[in-house]
Amino acid sequence: MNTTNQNDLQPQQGDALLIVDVQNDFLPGGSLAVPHGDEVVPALNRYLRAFQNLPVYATRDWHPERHCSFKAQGGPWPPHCVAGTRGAELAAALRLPSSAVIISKATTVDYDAYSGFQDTELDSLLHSTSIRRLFIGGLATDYCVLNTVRDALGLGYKVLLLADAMRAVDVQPGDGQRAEAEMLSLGAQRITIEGITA
Ligand code: VGL
Ligand code: ZN
Repeated sequence: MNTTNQNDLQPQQGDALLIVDVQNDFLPGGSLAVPHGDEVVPALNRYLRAFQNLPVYATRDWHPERHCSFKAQGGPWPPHCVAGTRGAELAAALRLPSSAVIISKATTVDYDAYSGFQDTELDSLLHSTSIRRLFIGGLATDYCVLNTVRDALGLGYKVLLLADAMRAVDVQPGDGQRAEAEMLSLGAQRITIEGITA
């Protein structure tokens, strides 16, 4: 007998939706565009509908100018998500509720942070509201989603990975696939929207 039924996947009390870095600079036309990154927006809007009366968190990469991750400073990336710029804004088409909690990360010059839990209030906010399960999607699968999911699992959250609402940078072909395989091997469960609306 199958011990998981569809009901377990229905968003419920104790769940939160965690949307990772859906910012203009990671969308087509942005300074660090993730291929097909814009496709996560309508997909996440479907999950947002399923979370209408449940908590929603959105992380954002929020770098100072001359951040250490930028090429001119010796880092791997073009300048992106500089705090206060249009490129750092969350995608306007994402239908976030006004109650959504925005978590800024990687906000200091000398440190980078791919995980939404790194040097933020995220864990304490989730803990203080008795959230135990996270539905996680966004950008990019092989960087900030991967590191956020690793930390979430390490902190003891159950993680449902929104396979239809994330996209990879794929600096090396297959990076996104490998990241997904790692997240599943660490204990995340892969779902798509059909799993919760069927
Ligand atoms: C990210 C590269 C650099 C991400 C952030 O959000 O995945 N990737 N900074
Ligand atoms: Zn960054």
